Amino acid sequence: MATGTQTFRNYIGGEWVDAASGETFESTSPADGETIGVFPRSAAEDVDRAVEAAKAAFEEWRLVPAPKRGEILFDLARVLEREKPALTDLMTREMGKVRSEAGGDVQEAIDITYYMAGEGRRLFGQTTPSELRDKWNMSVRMPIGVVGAITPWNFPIAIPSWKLIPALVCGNTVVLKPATDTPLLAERFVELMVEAGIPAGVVNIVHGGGGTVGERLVRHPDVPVITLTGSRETGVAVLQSAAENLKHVHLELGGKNAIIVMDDADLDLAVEGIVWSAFGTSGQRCTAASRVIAHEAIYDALQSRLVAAAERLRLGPGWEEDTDVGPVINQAAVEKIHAYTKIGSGEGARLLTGGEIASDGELAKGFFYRPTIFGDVDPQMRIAQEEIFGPTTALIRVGDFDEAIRVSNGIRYGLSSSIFTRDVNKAFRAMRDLQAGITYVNAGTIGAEVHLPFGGTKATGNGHREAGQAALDVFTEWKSIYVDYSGRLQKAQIDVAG
Ligand code: UN1
Repeated sequence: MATGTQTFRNYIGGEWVDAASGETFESTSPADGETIGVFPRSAAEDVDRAVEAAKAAFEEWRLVPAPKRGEILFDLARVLEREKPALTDLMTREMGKVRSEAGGDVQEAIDITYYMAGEGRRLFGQTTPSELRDKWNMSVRMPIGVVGAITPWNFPIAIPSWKLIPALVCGNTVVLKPATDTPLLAERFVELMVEAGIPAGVVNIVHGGGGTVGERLVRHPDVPVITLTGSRETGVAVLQSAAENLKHVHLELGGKNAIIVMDDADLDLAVEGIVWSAFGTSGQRCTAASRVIAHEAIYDALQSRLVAAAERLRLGPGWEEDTDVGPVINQAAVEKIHAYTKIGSGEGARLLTGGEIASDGELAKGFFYRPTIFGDVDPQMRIAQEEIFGPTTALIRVGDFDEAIRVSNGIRYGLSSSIFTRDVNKAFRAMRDLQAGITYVNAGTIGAEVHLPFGGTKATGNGHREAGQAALDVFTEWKSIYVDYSGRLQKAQIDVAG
Protein backbone atom coordinates (compact mmCIF):
# COMPACT_ATOMS: atom_id res chain seq x y z
CA MET A 1 0.00 0.00 0.00
CA ALA A 2 1.39 3.37 -1.00
CA THR A 3 2.25 5.66 1.86
CA GLY A 4 4.74 8.46 2.26
CA THR A 5 4.41 11.79 0.58
CA GLN A 6 1.70 10.59 -1.79
CA THR A 7 -1.15 13.09 -2.07
CA PHE A 8 -4.70 11.89 -1.56
CA ARG A 9 -7.98 13.60 -2.40
CA ASN A 10 -11.54 14.07 -1.38
CA TYR A 11 -14.13 11.84 -3.06
CA ILE A 12 -17.14 13.86 -4.15
CA GLY A 13 -19.90 12.81 -6.55
CA GLY A 14 -17.83 9.90 -7.84
CA GLU A 15 -14.64 11.89 -8.48
CA TRP A 16 -11.37 12.23 -6.62
CA VAL A 17 -10.77 15.95 -6.19
CA ASP A 18 -8.47 18.35 -4.33
CA ALA A 19 -9.80 20.89 -1.86
CA ALA A 20 -11.04 23.93 -3.75
CA SER A 21 -8.40 26.01 -1.95
CA GLY A 22 -5.64 23.56 -2.87
CA GLU A 23 -4.51 23.50 0.75
CA THR A 24 -3.25 20.31 2.36
CA PHE A 25 -2.21 18.70 5.64
CA GLU A 26 -0.03 15.71 6.48
CA SER A 27 -0.84 12.54 8.33
CA THR A 28 2.10 11.17 10.32
CA SER A 29 2.67 8.03 12.36
CA PRO A 30 2.42 8.51 16.12
CA ALA A 31 5.01 5.73 16.56
CA ASP A 32 7.92 7.27 14.65
CA GLY A 33 6.79 10.47 12.92
CA GLU A 34 6.94 8.88 9.44
CA THR A 35 4.75 10.71 6.90
CA ILE A 36 1.75 8.60 5.92
CA GLY A 37 0.32 10.89 3.23
CA VAL A 38 -0.84 14.36 2.28
CA PHE A 39 -4.56 15.21 2.36
CA PRO A 40 -6.80 18.08 1.29
CA ARG A 41 -7.46 20.70 3.95
CA SER A 42 -11.03 21.29 2.89
CA ALA A 43 -13.40 24.11 3.73
CA ALA A 44 -17.10 24.96 3.56
CA GLU A 45 -17.27 25.03 -0.22
CA ASP A 46 -15.93 21.46 -0.47
CA VAL A 47 -18.57 20.32 2.01
CA ASP A 48 -21.26 22.12 0.00
CA ARG A 49 -20.24 20.27 -3.16
CA ALA A 50 -20.24 16.94 -1.36
CA VAL A 51 -23.66 17.58 0.15
CA GLU A 52 -25.04 18.57 -3.22
CA ALA A 53 -23.72 15.33 -4.74
CA ALA A 54 -25.07 13.26 -1.85
CA LYS A 55 -28.45 14.94 -2.06
CA ALA A 56 -28.74 14.24 -5.78
CA ALA A 57 -27.60 10.61 -5.32
CA PHE A 58 -30.18 10.07 -2.57
CA GLU A 59 -33.01 10.33 -5.10
CA GLU A 60 -31.66 7.23 -6.90
CA TRP A 61 -30.22 5.28 -3.98
CA ARG A 62 -33.39 5.38 -1.86
CA LEU A 63 -35.19 3.61 -4.73
CA VAL A 64 -32.63 0.81 -5.10
CA PRO A 65 -34.33 -2.20 -3.49
CA ALA A 66 -32.90 -2.73 -0.02
CA PRO A 67 -31.87 -6.36 -0.78
CA LYS A 68 -29.80 -5.01 -3.69
CA ARG A 69 -28.20 -2.40 -1.43
CA GLY A 70 -27.45 -5.31 0.91
CA GLU A 71 -25.82 -7.29 -1.91
CA ILE A 72 -23.39 -4.46 -2.60
CA LEU A 73 -22.56 -4.46 1.10
CA PHE A 74 -21.96 -8.23 1.03
CA ASP A 75 -19.46 -7.57 -1.75
CA LEU A 76 -17.90 -4.84 0.38
CA ALA A 77 -17.56 -7.25 3.32
CA ARG A 78 -15.63 -9.65 1.08
CA VAL A 79 -13.40 -6.83 -0.20
CA LEU A 80 -12.72 -5.79 3.40
CA GLU A 81 -11.79 -9.38 4.28
CA ARG A 82 -9.36 -9.47 1.38
CA GLU A 83 -7.83 -6.16 2.48
CA LYS A 84 -7.76 -6.95 6.20
CA PRO A 85 -3.99 -7.61 6.34
CA ALA A 86 -3.14 -4.38 4.48
CA LEU A 87 -5.59 -2.27 6.50
CA THR A 88 -4.27 -3.83 9.71
CA ASP A 89 -0.71 -2.98 8.80
CA LEU A 90 -1.64 0.57 7.82
CA MET A 91 -3.51 1.03 11.11
CA THR A 92 -0.46 0.09 13.17
CA ARG A 93 1.31 2.91 11.35
CA GLU A 94 -1.27 5.67 10.98
CA MET A 95 -3.17 5.22 14.26
CA GLY A 96 -0.58 3.29 16.23
CA LYS A 97 -2.53 0.45 17.83
CA VAL A 98 -0.88 -2.96 18.07
CA ARG A 99 -1.38 -5.46 15.28
CA SER A 100 -3.87 -7.77 16.98
CA GLU A 101 -6.06 -4.83 17.98
CA ALA A 102 -5.77 -3.27 14.54
CA GLY A 103 -6.96 -6.57 13.09
CA GLY A 104 -9.87 -6.48 15.53
CA ASP A 105 -10.78 -2.96 14.40
CA VAL A 106 -10.95 -4.09 10.76
CA GLN A 107 -12.83 -7.22 11.81
CA GLU A 108 -15.51 -5.08 13.50
CA ALA A 109 -16.05 -3.37 10.16
CA ILE A 110 -16.32 -6.73 8.39
CA ASP A 111 -18.75 -7.96 11.04
CA ILE A 112 -21.07 -4.97 10.84
CA THR A 113 -20.96 -5.01 7.07
CA TYR A 114 -22.12 -8.63 6.94
CA TYR A 115 -24.70 -7.96 9.65
CA MET A 116 -26.15 -4.88 7.98
CA ALA A 117 -25.96 -6.42 4.49
CA GLY A 118 -28.40 -9.04 5.78
CA GLU A 119 -30.59 -6.22 7.04
CA GLY A 120 -31.26 -5.42 3.39
CA ARG A 121 -33.64 -8.40 3.38
CA ARG A 122 -35.26 -7.49 6.71
CA LEU A 123 -35.63 -3.80 7.63
CA PHE A 124 -38.79 -4.97 9.33
CA GLY A 125 -41.72 -2.70 9.89
CA GLN A 126 -44.97 -3.66 11.57
CA THR A 127 -48.42 -4.60 10.37
CA THR A 128 -51.24 -4.28 12.81
CA PRO A 129 -55.03 -4.67 12.62
CA SER A 130 -57.11 -1.61 11.98
CA GLU A 131 -59.93 -0.64 14.29
CA LEU A 132 -62.04 -0.27 11.14
CA ARG A 133 -63.25 -2.90 8.68
CA ASP A 134 -61.56 -3.20 5.30
CA LYS A 135 -58.61 -1.12 6.27
CA TRP A 136 -54.89 -2.00 6.32
CA ASN A 137 -52.37 -0.55 8.82
CA MET A 138 -48.60 -0.80 8.64
CA SER A 139 -45.43 1.05 9.46
CA VAL A 140 -42.29 1.15 7.32
CA ARG A 141 -38.79 2.49 7.83
CA MET A 142 -37.95 5.40 5.54
CA PRO A 143 -34.44 6.61 4.71
CA ILE A 144 -33.91 10.19 5.80
CA GLY A 145 -31.47 11.73 3.31
CA VAL A 146 -27.87 12.89 3.57
CA VAL A 147 -26.05 11.67 6.66
CA GLY A 148 -23.09 13.68 7.93
CA ALA A 149 -20.69 11.29 9.69
CA ILE A 150 -17.94 12.73 11.87
CA THR A 151 -15.57 10.02 13.04
CA PRO A 152 -12.68 9.78 15.51
CA TRP A 153 -9.17 8.38 15.11
CA ASN A 154 -9.29 5.68 17.80
CA PHE A 155 -11.27 3.15 15.72
CA PRO A 156 -10.39 4.49 12.28
CA ILE A 157 -12.13 1.74 10.28
CA ALA A 158 -14.63 0.30 12.77
CA ILE A 159 -16.38 3.52 13.73
CA PRO A 160 -16.84 4.85 10.18
CA SER A 161 -18.27 1.43 9.34
CA TRP A 162 -20.73 1.52 12.28
CA LYS A 163 -22.06 4.76 10.87
CA LEU A 164 -21.82 4.38 7.10
CA ILE A 165 -22.93 0.79 6.62
CA PRO A 166 -26.29 1.02 8.43
CA ALA A 167 -26.89 4.47 6.93
CA LEU A 168 -26.40 2.99 3.46
CA VAL A 169 -28.47 -0.16 3.82
CA CYS A 170 -31.34 2.01 5.01
CA GLY A 171 -31.12 4.01 1.77
CA ASN A 172 -29.38 7.19 2.92
CA THR A 173 -26.34 8.78 1.30
CA VAL A 174 -23.31 9.93 3.26
CA VAL A 175 -20.69 12.65 3.60
CA LEU A 176 -17.86 11.37 5.80
CA LYS A 177 -15.51 13.71 7.66
CA PRO A 178 -12.84 11.52 9.22
CA ALA A 179 -10.45 12.58 11.98
CA THR A 180 -7.41 14.47 10.70
CA ASP A 181 -5.16 12.05 12.61
CA THR A 182 -6.25 9.03 10.54
CA PRO A 183 -7.30 10.24 7.08
CA LEU A 184 -5.65 7.48 5.04
CA LEU A 185 -7.55 4.67 6.74
CA ALA A 186 -10.83 6.47 6.04
CA GLU A 187 -9.77 7.16 2.48
CA ARG A 188 -8.93 3.48 1.93
CA PHE A 189 -12.30 2.49 3.38
CA VAL A 190 -14.07 4.73 0.87
CA GLU A 191 -11.89 3.41 -2.00
CA LEU A 192 -12.98 -0.12 -1.09
CA MET A 193 -16.62 0.97 -1.06
CA VAL A 194 -16.18 2.32 -4.55
CA GLU A 195 -14.58 -0.97 -5.63
CA ALA A 196 -17.52 -2.90 -4.15
CA GLY A 197 -19.94 -0.95 -6.30
CA ILE A 198 -21.40 1.81 -4.14
CA PRO A 199 -22.62 4.26 -6.82
CA ALA A 200 -21.20 7.75 -7.37
CA GLY A 201 -22.44 10.36 -4.90
CA VAL A 202 -23.76 7.79 -2.42
CA VAL A 203 -20.57 7.97 -0.34
CA ASN A 204 -18.43 11.10 -0.24
CA ILE A 205 -15.41 11.91 1.89
CA VAL A 206 -14.23 15.40 2.75
CA HIS A 207 -10.97 15.69 4.71
CA GLY A 208 -10.25 18.56 7.04
CA GLY A 209 -10.74 19.96 10.51
CA GLY A 210 -13.76 19.97 12.77
CA GLY A 211 -13.90 23.76 12.92
CA THR A 212 -14.30 24.03 9.15
CA VAL A 213 -15.53 20.80 7.54
CA GLY A 214 -17.33 19.46 10.60
CA GLU A 215 -18.89 22.79 11.41
CA ARG A 216 -20.25 23.24 7.89
CA LEU A 217 -21.63 19.71 7.81
CA VAL A 218 -23.40 20.22 11.12
CA ARG A 219 -24.95 23.51 10.00
CA HIS A 220 -25.75 22.54 6.41
CA PRO A 221 -29.54 22.67 5.89
CA ASP A 222 -29.46 19.71 3.47
CA VAL A 223 -27.88 17.30 5.98
CA PRO A 224 -30.77 16.09 8.15
CA VAL A 225 -28.76 13.51 10.13
CA ILE A 226 -25.50 13.98 12.00
CA THR A 227 -23.71 11.09 13.65
CA LEU A 228 -20.69 11.93 15.77
CA THR A 229 -18.29 9.99 17.94
CA GLY A 230 -16.16 12.40 19.92
CA SER A 231 -15.79 14.28 23.16
CA ARG A 232 -18.63 15.48 25.35
CA GLU A 233 -17.70 19.09 24.58
CA THR A 234 -17.83 18.51 20.82
CA GLY A 235 -21.14 16.69 21.23
CA VAL A 236 -22.73 19.59 23.07
CA ALA A 237 -21.47 22.06 20.45
CA VAL A 238 -22.77 19.86 17.62
CA LEU A 239 -26.16 19.49 19.25
CA GLN A 240 -26.41 23.26 19.65
CA SER A 241 -25.36 23.99 16.06
CA ALA A 242 -27.73 21.37 14.69
CA ALA A 243 -30.68 22.66 16.70
CA GLU A 244 -31.37 25.46 14.24
CA ASN A 245 -32.30 22.91 11.56
CA LEU A 246 -33.87 20.40 13.99
CA LYS A 247 -31.50 17.71 12.80
CA HIS A 248 -31.46 14.16 14.01
CA VAL A 249 -28.24 14.01 16.00
CA HIS A 250 -26.68 10.78 17.15
CA LEU A 251 -23.89 11.29 19.70
CA GLU A 252 -21.42 8.75 21.10
CA LEU A 253 -19.31 10.67 23.60
CA GLY A 254 -17.10 10.06 26.59
CA GLY A 255 -16.76 7.45 29.27
CA LYS A 256 -15.23 7.03 32.71
CA ASN A 257 -15.80 3.33 32.94
CA ALA A 258 -15.14 1.31 36.07
CA ILE A 259 -14.35 -2.32 36.78
CA ILE A 260 -15.65 -3.47 40.16
CA VAL A 261 -13.65 -6.27 41.77
CA MET A 262 -15.50 -7.95 44.65
CA ASP A 263 -13.89 -9.91 47.46
CA ASP A 264 -14.99 -13.21 45.90
CA ALA A 265 -13.60 -12.46 42.44
CA ASP A 266 -11.11 -14.60 40.54
CA LEU A 267 -8.22 -12.14 41.00
CA ASP A 268 -6.04 -13.47 38.19
CA LEU A 269 -8.92 -13.07 35.77
CA ALA A 270 -9.69 -9.59 37.12
CA VAL A 271 -6.07 -8.49 36.69
CA GLU A 272 -6.09 -9.70 33.08
CA GLY A 273 -9.38 -7.92 32.44
CA ILE A 274 -8.16 -4.67 33.98
CA VAL A 275 -4.84 -4.63 32.12
CA TRP A 276 -6.61 -5.31 28.83
CA SER A 277 -9.32 -2.69 29.44
CA ALA A 278 -7.10 0.03 30.92
CA PHE A 279 -4.05 -0.26 28.67
CA GLY A 280 -5.38 -1.85 25.46
CA THR A 281 -5.34 0.73 22.63
CA SER A 282 -3.15 2.72 25.09
CA GLY A 283 -6.35 3.49 27.00
CA GLN A 284 -7.73 5.37 24.02
CA ARG A 285 -11.16 3.77 23.92
CA CYS A 286 -14.41 5.35 25.04
CA THR A 287 -14.92 2.03 26.81
CA ALA A 288 -11.51 1.96 28.54
CA ALA A 289 -11.41 1.11 32.26
CA SER A 290 -10.05 4.28 33.77
CA ARG A 291 -11.29 3.33 37.26
CA VAL A 292 -10.96 0.14 39.26
CA ILE A 293 -13.23 -0.16 42.28
CA ALA A 294 -11.78 -2.79 44.59
CA HIS A 295 -13.30 -4.36 47.69
CA GLU A 296 -11.06 -3.61 50.69
CA ALA A 297 -10.54 -7.31 51.41
CA ILE A 298 -8.66 -7.81 48.12
CA TYR A 299 -7.48 -4.24 47.48
CA ASP A 300 -3.82 -4.79 48.46
CA ALA A 301 -3.50 -8.09 46.62
CA LEU A 302 -5.11 -6.65 43.51
CA GLN A 303 -2.94 -3.54 43.61
CA SER A 304 0.33 -5.40 43.78
CA ARG A 305 -0.62 -7.83 41.01
CA LEU A 306 -1.82 -5.00 38.81
CA VAL A 307 1.31 -2.95 39.23
CA ALA A 308 3.47 -5.98 38.46
CA ALA A 309 1.40 -6.73 35.35
CA ALA A 310 1.53 -3.12 34.13
CA GLU A 311 5.31 -3.01 34.57
CA ARG A 312 5.68 -6.10 32.38
CA LEU A 313 4.00 -4.37 29.41
CA ARG A 314 6.37 -3.55 26.59
CA LEU A 315 5.95 -0.23 24.81
CA GLY A 316 6.76 0.00 21.13
CA PRO A 317 5.46 0.56 17.61
CA GLY A 318 2.25 -1.33 16.90
CA TRP A 319 3.78 -3.23 13.99
CA GLU A 320 6.39 -4.99 16.17
CA GLU A 321 5.10 -8.39 17.21
CA ASP A 322 6.24 -8.17 20.84
CA THR A 323 4.68 -4.77 21.52
CA ASP A 324 1.96 -4.74 24.18
CA VAL A 325 1.17 -1.02 24.24
CA GLY A 326 1.53 1.31 21.27
CA PRO A 327 1.87 5.08 21.21
CA VAL A 328 -0.85 7.59 21.99
CA ILE A 329 -2.15 9.54 19.06
CA ASN A 330 -0.25 12.84 19.13
CA GLN A 331 1.71 15.40 21.13
CA ALA A 332 -1.44 17.03 22.52
CA ALA A 333 -2.54 13.64 23.88
CA VAL A 334 0.80 13.08 25.62
CA GLU A 335 0.53 16.51 27.20
CA LYS A 336 -3.04 15.97 28.36
CA ILE A 337 -2.26 12.56 29.85
CA HIS A 338 0.82 13.91 31.61
CA ALA A 339 -1.14 16.90 32.92
CA TYR A 340 -3.56 14.44 34.55
CA THR A 341 -0.64 12.63 36.17
CA LYS A 342 0.31 15.91 37.80
CA ILE A 343 -3.30 16.63 38.73
CA GLY A 344 -3.61 13.18 40.35
CA SER A 345 -0.43 13.58 42.37
CA GLY A 346 -1.48 17.09 43.34
CA GLU A 347 -4.84 15.77 44.56
CA GLY A 348 -3.07 13.34 46.87
CA ALA A 349 -3.51 10.12 44.92
CA ARG A 350 -0.57 7.72 45.13
CA LEU A 351 1.30 7.19 41.85
CA LEU A 352 2.05 3.46 41.90
CA THR A 353 3.66 3.05 38.50
CA GLY A 354 4.17 4.94 35.25
CA GLY A 355 3.34 8.62 35.22
CA GLU A 356 5.97 9.51 32.69
CA ILE A 357 6.61 9.99 29.02
CA ALA A 358 8.59 7.05 27.64
CA SER A 359 11.47 8.26 25.50
CA ASP A 360 14.23 5.69 25.71
CA GLY A 361 15.84 4.71 22.43
CA GLU A 362 13.48 4.51 19.48
CA LEU A 363 10.51 5.52 21.63
CA ALA A 364 11.78 9.11 21.50
CA LYS A 365 10.58 9.27 17.88
CA GLY A 366 6.95 8.77 18.89
CA PHE A 367 4.35 9.62 21.51
CA PHE A 368 4.70 6.98 24.19
CA TYR A 369 3.38 7.12 27.74
CA ARG A 370 4.03 4.55 30.44
CA PRO A 371 1.02 2.60 31.70
CA THR A 372 0.04 4.53 34.82
CA ILE A 373 -1.78 3.40 37.95
CA PHE A 374 -2.85 5.61 40.82
CA GLY A 375 -3.76 4.09 44.17
CA ASP A 376 -5.78 5.42 47.12
CA VAL A 377 -7.90 7.48 44.78
CA ASP A 378 -10.91 9.28 46.17
CA PRO A 379 -13.95 8.88 43.87
CA GLN A 380 -14.35 12.66 43.67
CA MET A 381 -10.81 13.40 42.48
CA ARG A 382 -10.52 14.73 38.97
CA ILE A 383 -8.56 11.66 37.84
CA ALA A 384 -11.59 9.60 38.92
CA GLN A 385 -14.15 11.87 37.28
CA GLU A 386 -12.73 13.19 34.01
CA GLU A 387 -11.98 11.31 30.82
CA ILE A 388 -8.21 11.16 30.28
CA PHE A 389 -8.20 8.96 27.14
CA GLY A 390 -4.79 7.49 27.84
CA PRO A 391 -3.13 4.58 29.67
CA THR A 392 -4.06 5.77 33.15
CA THR A 393 -6.29 4.08 35.67
CA ALA A 394 -7.33 4.91 39.23
CA LEU A 395 -7.73 2.40 42.06
CA ILE A 396 -10.55 3.16 44.48
CA ARG A 397 -11.08 1.21 47.71
CA VAL A 398 -14.66 0.39 48.83
CA GLY A 399 -16.14 -1.43 51.81
CA ASP A 400 -19.03 -3.33 50.22
CA PHE A 401 -21.11 -4.02 47.13
CA ASP A 402 -23.52 -1.10 47.57
CA GLU A 403 -20.67 1.37 47.88
CA ALA A 404 -19.05 -0.14 44.78
CA ILE A 405 -22.22 0.43 42.75
CA ARG A 406 -22.57 3.98 44.11
CA VAL A 407 -18.99 4.85 43.21
CA SER A 408 -19.28 3.26 39.76
CA ASN A 409 -22.41 5.33 39.08
CA GLY A 410 -21.01 8.51 40.65
CA ILE A 411 -19.78 10.07 37.42
CA ARG A 412 -21.34 12.12 34.65
CA TYR A 413 -20.86 9.42 31.99
CA GLY A 414 -22.56 6.05 31.48
CA LEU A 415 -20.93 4.03 28.71
CA SER A 416 -19.44 0.76 29.94
CA SER A 417 -19.24 -0.97 33.31
CA SER A 418 -18.01 -4.26 34.71
CA ILE A 419 -18.04 -6.46 37.78
CA PHE A 420 -15.85 -9.39 38.72
CA THR A 421 -17.68 -11.62 41.20
CA ARG A 422 -18.61 -15.29 41.61
CA ASP A 423 -21.84 -14.39 43.39
CA VAL A 424 -24.70 -14.72 40.92
CA ASN A 425 -26.97 -12.50 43.03
CA LYS A 426 -24.46 -9.65 43.05
CA ALA A 427 -23.90 -10.09 39.33
CA PHE A 428 -27.61 -9.72 38.60
CA ARG A 429 -27.97 -6.74 40.92
CA ALA A 430 -25.06 -5.07 39.16
CA MET A 431 -26.66 -5.79 35.76
CA ARG A 432 -29.76 -4.01 37.02
CA ASP A 433 -28.21 -1.12 38.96
CA LEU A 434 -25.13 -0.01 37.02
CA GLN A 435 -26.13 3.14 35.15
CA ALA A 436 -24.45 2.40 31.85
CA GLY A 437 -25.29 1.35 28.31
CA ILE A 438 -23.06 -1.72 28.64
CA THR A 439 -22.36 -4.04 31.59
CA TYR A 440 -19.88 -6.90 31.59
CA VAL A 441 -19.80 -9.70 34.16
CA ASN A 442 -16.39 -11.30 34.69
CA ALA A 443 -14.91 -9.45 31.72
CA GLY A 444 -13.35 -6.00 31.34
CA THR A 445 -15.13 -2.91 30.01
CA ILE A 446 -14.06 -3.26 26.37
CA GLY A 447 -15.02 -5.65 23.62
CA ALA A 448 -18.50 -4.77 22.41
CA GLU A 449 -19.86 -6.95 19.57
CA VAL A 450 -21.56 -5.33 16.58
CA HIS A 451 -24.95 -7.01 16.77
CA LEU A 452 -25.88 -5.46 20.13
CA PRO A 453 -26.61 -1.76 20.67
CA PHE A 454 -23.54 0.33 21.51
CA GLY A 455 -23.74 3.58 23.44
CA GLY A 456 -24.33 4.98 26.86
CA THR A 457 -26.53 6.75 29.35
CA LYS A 458 -26.15 10.21 30.92
CA ALA A 459 -23.48 12.44 29.34
CA THR A 460 -22.22 9.65 27.10
CA GLY A 461 -24.84 10.47 24.53
CA ASN A 462 -28.32 11.68 23.79
CA GLY A 463 -30.30 8.47 24.03
CA HIS A 464 -29.38 6.84 20.73
CA ARG A 465 -27.39 3.68 20.14
CA GLU A 466 -25.32 2.54 17.23
CA ALA A 467 -24.70 -0.98 15.93
CA GLY A 468 -27.24 -3.77 16.30
CA GLN A 469 -30.87 -3.19 15.45
CA ALA A 470 -30.71 0.12 17.33
CA ALA A 471 -28.63 1.64 14.52
CA LEU A 472 -31.64 1.43 12.22
CA ASP A 473 -33.44 3.91 14.46
CA VAL A 474 -30.71 6.48 13.89
CA PHE A 475 -30.81 6.18 10.12
CA THR A 476 -34.52 5.78 9.40
CA GLU A 477 -37.72 7.54 10.18
CA TRP A 478 -40.97 5.65 10.72
CA LYS A 479 -43.87 6.14 8.40
CA SER A 480 -47.31 4.81 9.33
CA ILE A 481 -49.48 3.90 6.37
CA TYR A 482 -53.25 3.37 6.35
CA VAL A 483 -54.97 1.86 3.31
CA ASP A 484 -58.77 1.93 3.30
CA TYR A 485 -60.27 -0.60 0.88
CA SER A 486 -63.88 -0.26 2.06
CA GLY A 487 -64.79 2.26 -0.62
CA ARG A 488 -66.39 4.41 2.07
CA LEU A 489 -65.13 7.28 4.16
CA GLN A 490 -64.49 5.61 7.50
CA LYS A 491 -63.58 7.87 10.37
CA ALA A 492 -61.07 6.58 12.93
CA GLN A 493 -62.18 6.73 16.56
CA ILE A 494 -65.74 7.48 15.34
CA ASP A 495 -67.02 4.83 12.90
CA VAL A 496 -65.77 1.98 15.04
CA ALA A 497 -69.04 0.26 16.09
CA GLY A 498 -68.83 -2.91 14.08
C1 UN1 B 1 -14.81 3.34 21.17
O1 UN1 B 1 -13.87 3.34 21.96
O2 UN1 B 1 -15.34 4.40 20.79
O3 UN1 B 1 -16.05 -2.27 22.85
C2 UN1 B 1 -15.35 2.12 20.55
C3 UN1 B 1 -15.00 -1.79 22.43
C4 UN1 B 1 -14.82 -1.67 20.94
C5 UN1 B 1 -15.37 -0.38 20.46
C6 UN1 B 1 -14.87 0.84 21.20
N1 UN1 B 1 -15.49 -2.77 20.29
O4 UN1 B 1 -14.11 -1.40 23.17
